[in-house]
Amino acid sequence: MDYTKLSKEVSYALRHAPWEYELEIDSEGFVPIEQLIHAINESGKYNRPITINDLERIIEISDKKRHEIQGDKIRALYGHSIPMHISKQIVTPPDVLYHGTTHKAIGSVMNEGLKPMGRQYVHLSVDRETAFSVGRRRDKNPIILLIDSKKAFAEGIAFYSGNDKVYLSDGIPSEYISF
Ligand code: HQG
Repeated sequence: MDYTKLSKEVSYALRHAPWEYELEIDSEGFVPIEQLIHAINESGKYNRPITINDLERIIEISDKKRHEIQGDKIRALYGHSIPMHISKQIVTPPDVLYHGTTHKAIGSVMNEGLKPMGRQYVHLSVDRETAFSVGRRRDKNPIILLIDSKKAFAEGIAFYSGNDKVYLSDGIPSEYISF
């Protein structure tokens, strides 16, 4: 079983295209595991039918906590781009958060702040290393931004939980960003 391929497909289905898999997604992003398994197995893309054990396995072996199973449902913890709003729990952020961005984007980010762009939320990292690896997807020498999340939160900017390394936000005005 190619778990990397399966993990990417699960992310695609849950974050970007639940309708392609005929999934009923709720306001927190959960879908019935049975529906997901059924849709993936219909495509016959893997060397055998996938089971719930395979979904548990991709969560267990992944370098990032991208998906979560609760009861008979599964969801992506972050990354959504679907039109339906996925609600996240508001949390108090750590005092400082980080975001890895590109040389190309930095001018616009410092002008207009961090925006969700193609996703529902801005994604922020708890440490520089994580921000670096996020930024490196788009720039081999990414710029690491510091977010004064303590001040932003105190002044009314909401933060939401993603996973242990990722916080989410609706947008970060440039006054809270430095690098
Ligand atoms: C940039 C992956 C211009 C922003 C990662 C980023 C993450 C702006 C890009 C998660 C901007 C959006 C999300 C502005 C932000 N003007 N550019 N005002 N504001 N940007 O992929 O944070 O492996 O949507 O800097 O690890 O890179 O898939 O967001 O470069 O956790 O699980 O616009 O996806 O996780 O890019 O990545 P993305 P991201 P997975």
